[in-house]
This record gives sequence, C-alpha cells and structure tokens, in this order.
Amino acid sequence: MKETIQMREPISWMEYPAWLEAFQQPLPENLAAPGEIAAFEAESFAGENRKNSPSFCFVPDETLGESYILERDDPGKITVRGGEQGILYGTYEALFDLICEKPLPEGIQTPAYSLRMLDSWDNPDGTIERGYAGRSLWFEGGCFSYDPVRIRQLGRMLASTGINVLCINNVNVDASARSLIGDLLPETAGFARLLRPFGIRLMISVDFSSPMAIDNVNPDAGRRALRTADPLDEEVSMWWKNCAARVYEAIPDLAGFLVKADSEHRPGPNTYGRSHAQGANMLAAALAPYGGKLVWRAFVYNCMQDWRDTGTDRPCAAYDLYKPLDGQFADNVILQVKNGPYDFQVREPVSPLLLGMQKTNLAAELQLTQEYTGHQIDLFVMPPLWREFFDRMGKEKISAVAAVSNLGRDENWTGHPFAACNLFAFGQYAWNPNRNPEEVIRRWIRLSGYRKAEEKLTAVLLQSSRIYEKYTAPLGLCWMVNPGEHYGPSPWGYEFQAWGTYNRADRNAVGIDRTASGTGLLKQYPPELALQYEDPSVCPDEYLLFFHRLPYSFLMRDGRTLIQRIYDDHFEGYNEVLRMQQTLSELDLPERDRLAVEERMQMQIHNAREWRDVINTFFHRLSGVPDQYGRKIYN
Ligand code: GCW
Repeated sequence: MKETIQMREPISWMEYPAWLEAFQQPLPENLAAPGEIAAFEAESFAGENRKNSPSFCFVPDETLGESYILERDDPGKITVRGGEQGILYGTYEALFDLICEKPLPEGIQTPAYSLRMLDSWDNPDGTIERGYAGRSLWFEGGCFSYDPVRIRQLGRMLASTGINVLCINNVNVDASARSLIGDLLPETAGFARLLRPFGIRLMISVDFSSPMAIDNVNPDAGRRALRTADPLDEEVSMWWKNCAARVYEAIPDLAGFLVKADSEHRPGPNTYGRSHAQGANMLAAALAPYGGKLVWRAFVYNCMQDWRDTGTDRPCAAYDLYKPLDGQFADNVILQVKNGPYDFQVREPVSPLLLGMQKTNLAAELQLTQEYTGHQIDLFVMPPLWREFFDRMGKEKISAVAAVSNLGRDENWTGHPFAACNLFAFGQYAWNPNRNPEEVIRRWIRLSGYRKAEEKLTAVLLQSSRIYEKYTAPLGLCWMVNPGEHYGPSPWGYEFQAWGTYNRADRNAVGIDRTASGTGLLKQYPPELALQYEDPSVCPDEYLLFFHRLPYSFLMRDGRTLIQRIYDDHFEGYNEVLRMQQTLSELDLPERDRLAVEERMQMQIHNAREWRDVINTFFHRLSGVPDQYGRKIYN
C-alpha cells in the first residue's frame, strides 16, 4: 500500500515576523543611514491604514549619540531627539510602544552597555556550531551567500531591539574563516555595508595563529607565512598591524576582533610561554589606531583532565588564570566571560570573574542558542534567568554584553517560533538590564501578533525555563546531558571523560564540595555571596548541588530529603510539560505557528519523559531509596 505522507506547504521567511509583525514591508535598498530607516519605518507604519497614528518629527542632536528622548506634546505628534543612531532606536521604541499601547518612556534613554553584541557561531561552509535553526544566514560553500532582502530584515530585527554589533563567524576559526580577513575581505566588507545603515557593526573572530597560516589569510604575493605566532615577536605584531590596516581600510567601522585562545585546542599565547594579557594586548595594539576593540574570551580550562584527578575543578579555572592578570590588559581589550563559571549550563551561579576583575573591561556572554537548554525543541524562555543574573552582576566594570545567536536560515529564524523571544529579550536587556521579565515577554508577544493568546502564553513562557530545569538538571547539578550533542539525559555520560564535568554520584551522596574545605571555588566569590552559598542550609536550592556534595538523606529547608526532592522535581517537571502542552493547544495562534509548536511540544514531552525516568532510575539504583509516594521508577 502506498503511504501518503502529509507534507506541510513550505512557507517563506517573509511570513514569519519574529517580533516585527508590523514591519513586514521590505526595506528599500537605497536607505543608507539610520535616519533614513527611521523615517521609512515611521511613514510606512502611519501609512498602513492605522488611523490616528501620530506623525514623527526628528530632531538630530549628535551629542546624544545612541541615546534618545521621546516627547509627545500633543497626541498627534511624536518628537524623537537623538544622535542619528539614537533616532533610529527612539523610533523603534515609540512604534513598539504604540503597537503595545504603552506610554513612551520619559527622559533620556541611554543604553546600559555600549557594546551589545550578537555572536554567531557560523562557519563559511554554511554550518553553525550548536545551531538549531538551520544553516547560516550569510555563509554557504566556503564563502558569503545570502539574500540581501533577508539580511536587511535581519538588520532591522537587530537594530529594533538595540543590538549594535554582529560577530559573523564562529570563535572556533577554521581555515576557510581565516580568509574573512584575507581573500574574502572584499565580500566581508560588502556584508558590513549591508548592515551599516542599521548601526550594526561587524566583529570578526580571528585565529591567533593566523600569521603562520599558509592559506588564504595571508595576502602577501608569496603568501609568506611566519614561523611563529609568538605575541612578543616583532614580526608577528607587525603582521597583525598590517592585517588591521588592510581590514580597516576595507571596513572602517569594524567593531574589532574576537578571540578564543588556548581553549579547547585553539592556539594561543600559552604555546610561547606568554600570558593572556601579552597575547591580547599585542592584538589590541594593532586595532587601537582604528578605535577597534579586542574581545578576548575567558572560556579557558583544561579540557584534557583526568577524571581521577579530584584536585582540579573546572569552574575554578578562569578566575585562577585571569584574576592575577587584572590591571594588565590594554584599554581596548574586553574580557568576555560566560555568565556562569562552567559553560552555559541550565543553572549556574554568576561567574566569580564577573564580580572579581576590578581593573579590566568585561563583557558578559550569554547563550541564546539552546545548546544545553533544549535545542530550540523544548521551550526555554530566558528573561527570568537573566533578571537574576543581572541582579547579581557587578555592574560597574561591565561595559559590554554578548550573546551566542540562536538564528539560522529556517523560515521562522529560530527553529521554535517562541525562541525568537530570547533574541528580542537579549537586546532589550542589553539596553536596560533592569527590565521586568514579564513585561519583556508581554512586549514580545504583542509585537509578534500573539495578542489573542497573551495571558496564557505569557504564563507559559515565564515558567518554561523553570520547568525545563525541573525535569533535567537537579538543583544545580550540571552535565547529566548526552555527551557531544547535549540533548537528552545521560547521568554518567560525562563522568569518565576529560572535560572536567563530573557529578561524582555514589550510593550515599552526589555533587562536588566547592566550599573552602573542598575545591575552593567559593573562595573566588565576594564574601557576602560566599557566605550565602557556603552553608547548605541557607544556600538557594537551585545552587545546592553546584556548591555542595550532599548525602541523599540531606534535609532540605522544606523538610524533604534531597533524594525525594530529586524524584519530586522530575515527576512534577514532566507533568508540567503535559499541562503546558494542553494550554498551548488551546491557544489562538496563527496556523503556521500552531503546527510548529505542537510538533515540538510532542518532542519535548518525549524528552521530558526520558529525563524523568533516566534520572530517577539512576538515583534510585544508586541510593536504593524508594520514592515516598510509590510512583513508578524503573529498575
Ligand atoms: O560549550 C562549548 C560548546 C562548543 C563551543 C564552546 C565555546 C564554540 O560545546 O561548541 O565552541 O563552548 O564557547 O567556545
């Protein structure tokens, strides 16, 4: 019998607005500056049969730069005062407020962070490392390949939420990506030109050993490669100076270079016995004449650890390496630090490095792409976690925020249609980290055309990260995920590997003691935080197993034992996914989204069930403690 497979009609990306439901009219190619885009957006908004929509008046004031002031003296007119870029931001803000029926913000609006960067992990061959929304939007087959109409829409998306820098390639720079500042430089410059009118500047990830490459990064006639990449070698620093001169001639407003060095087998200054300050400063000196920034990632640890070695604790690594270098970095170096000390796990405390470097410019790095948080299959909406993160973070030294992109060539941009909320929210928080998560989520919902579903959808999205956390990582215990792909449960998958990712569960206890008497991670924290985390009876539940090794019989504040709490969370988490599915199925969503959401929800249910049963079985087998309520645990 012939099977009939029901295929969904392919839908164009143009029908997926993300949060730009009211901004679907393609942007004309000839708009060359932020002011022109602002005027176009305001006019087309008014033109689209919106009776009584106010007229816009733009008052340029270059002293305001990216900042703006909105005034509405009479209901029929909105005045946007700002630098040219500020006018664009102010216009989007005003239009968004009109759509959401909210009052305009009062007073001068200034971004909290001057660099608000989206880091893509796109490779020139079109793949995206840890990408869950299809292939790259701008690379294919080893070079640039894109639809300019779509890239302009991307520029509009990013500018409308306040992002001003796009790092176009993976921090793991392969040979073909080296050519972005070599043979492919004219194309890189063309791409920069396309995004420039939106106030979006490019950043490029570079390979520390580029001077030694005999491939397409070296434009000299003979392609003469150097024998070393030692940052203190004169020829090496000259090589980078020449390189920067060439790159800035082609892209005068390039934001700078991003570097992953001495991390996960990437080359770096350690090879030459040089410090990371020496390595970063040499590159920074090449960029300084052009006002470029050198963003240096602090994600450095021993990825060849022997699991038998209990004296080494990966979350301690970055602080141990960088704290002694505080004060040694050049002014145009920014140290980019992941939000937690491990690696974008479902729940981590803030990285002590973000609290401890007093004399170094810092960027906080978040991960939008859902590597450890459900691959854009499971719902995981991040603003509630960011609220907590920004509350904890020492704000003074942090001048930048970056986030690993969740975008791809999928029609709906982010795989799961609701994952776009995370990208939108990132831009909103990068402007103003004090926002209320519920307001950000509601704003996204209204802008995205889900207003009819607003109440229930807000509730679902607000809870989604907490639910995911419940059925996956118990109480801040990390790395129980399938190795490599990082989706689905595998409690000992990482236990005997070299990545420094252990839970050390045995029949009596689980977790790693990271207090002063253990690995000492807590000593890296400011005293008031260390004090709070040190004592398991006051440590917040969500960090309990991040900082402590505890017996299964440990009594939690709510009177439950640790093991019972693990069982309860996993049973509840799964049930909450079922309820979420029920709620979502009742929502009035556009047909295209309803199908995509339902499809992914079924996969999420499957995943949550796997997590529930694997984790509960794992702990039950080890501990021998039965579930207090006699629920089914597989043995
Ligand atoms: O968590 C790891 C990811 C790698 C990534 C690395 C990093 C780009 O699994 O895929 O590499 O983090 O942040 O450098």
